[in-house]
Amino acid sequence: MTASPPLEHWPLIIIGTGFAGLSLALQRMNDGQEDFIVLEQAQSPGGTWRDNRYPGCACDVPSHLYSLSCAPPWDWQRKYAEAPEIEAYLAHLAHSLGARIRYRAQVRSASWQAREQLWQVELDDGSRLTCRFLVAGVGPLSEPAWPDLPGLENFAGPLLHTARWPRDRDLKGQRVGLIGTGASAIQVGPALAPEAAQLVIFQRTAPWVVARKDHPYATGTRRLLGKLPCLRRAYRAWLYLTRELKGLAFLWPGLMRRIEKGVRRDLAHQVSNPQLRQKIMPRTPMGCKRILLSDTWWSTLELPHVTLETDPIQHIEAAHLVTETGARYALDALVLATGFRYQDNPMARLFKGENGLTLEDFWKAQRSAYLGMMMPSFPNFFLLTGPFSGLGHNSIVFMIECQTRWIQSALAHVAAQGKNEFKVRAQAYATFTEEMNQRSKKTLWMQGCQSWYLDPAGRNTALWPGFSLSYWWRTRHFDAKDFDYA
Ligand code: N01
Repeated sequence: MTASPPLEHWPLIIIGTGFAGLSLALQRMNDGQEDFIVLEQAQSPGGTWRDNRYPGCACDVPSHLYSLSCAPPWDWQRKYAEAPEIEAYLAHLAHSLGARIRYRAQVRSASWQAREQLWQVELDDGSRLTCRFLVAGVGPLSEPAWPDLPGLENFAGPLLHTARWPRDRDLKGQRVGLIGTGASAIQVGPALAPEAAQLVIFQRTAPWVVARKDHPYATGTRRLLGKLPCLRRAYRAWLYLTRELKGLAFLWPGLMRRIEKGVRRDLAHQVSNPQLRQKIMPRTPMGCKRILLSDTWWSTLELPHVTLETDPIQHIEAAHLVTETGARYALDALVLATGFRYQDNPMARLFKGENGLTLEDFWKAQRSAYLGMMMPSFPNFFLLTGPFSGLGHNSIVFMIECQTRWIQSALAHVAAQGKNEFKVRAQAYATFTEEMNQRSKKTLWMQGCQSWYLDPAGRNTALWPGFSLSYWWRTRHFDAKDFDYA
């Protein structure tokens, strides 16, 4: 009889090479701890910035703020970086981790082994690894949401989801339909319009759009930012604080209403066609969904070969899209900018905590995580950018860095106690969830919009209901009394 090979064991396994996974890996390297491996399902790093490659894809947070403070500086080319530059930045960071990243290592399941006090991680190729601590940086917006539209499967032309755009797909000279008017749509629409023969945009809800004021950095500015770390830090702090101040409007609806008036005025000035103006004037309170940034959305909608259709879609045929009032649009290609499966992200099925309980089952009553990271029944397991740790008004990278620092102090505390296992107490988790629920009720996100922030019961489970600074304050220390140890 041949003995089965010993399982490969690591003190820490990190899953994912997006901003979250790389942030923790680099933070740990900087702290002189090289006891981990990073598993990446694809053959290159980058997470969402590798997968979202639709034309026009860019970041709506300024680059100098949308980068890791624990990593070497990057010579950003413009105020709002485009996706390829962000992907190159992440690839550069990943390169510095060398063989610590294992590519084409797709996690099939990860289950807690109570007796051994270990996580067992199984990969798609059948190999298995174990680790004491497991961190999932798998991204909350990773799984595309396909709309449930009658006949969608009958469409004969290319069906392209923004989150799974094929390389080098050219829609030149084609009649293109675009479903959705969210953050992805307002980027892909203006990028497709110049090359499409016709572009029909199907809008269900008119979004709030404000000017982005994007521009390339002058060579002199880049040189100065590269040479003067204090200037770079001051610039980053200024970008951070101006965004943080915008958070005031989310807490004081009176302030948001004043901003609303300004946007309505801009819209009336910039859009000359009164019928179009009527269609794009938002009817939901500003801020109850993500406020979108664009310098080109409204002007794209005014182009003669672009149509904004607001009639609901009735069904889709092989070469047509038909609306409820009977309008038939002949289309060669259909672009779905319909977002992500946040509330029912299938990744929750991968993780099995105590007694084989999956995260999906654990979240049946409500998606939540203590400080956006930990759940009872899931010892030694951390989620990055988990429930209640998203942001609507500032950089998610700031939240990620708060989380990675907190994880580092948690791991240091457990090691100092000489323990193998720790988990958040059910009471601490319940108190945190209740606090989030109460604070969310006062936010704009729960004032009548449908969005991926809300669960089927209409509760915010995605965003941190406060200033990001208050999240930093809460995560600056590890609160040992909220945990059980073994
Ligand atoms: O997705 P969304 P997204 N029939 O869910 C419409 C991040 N992000 O990919 O508004 C017709 O916001 C839907 O209509 P409605 C960012 O966090 C960041 O645009 O629900 N329409 C909506 O218009 C963002 O919040 C960047 O009525 C249907 C659209 O599709 C998140 O990703 C860039 C439909 C979906 O909008 C998601 O943004 C891009 C149907 N059946 C994205 N189903 C940055 O710059 C859906 N829609 C950092």
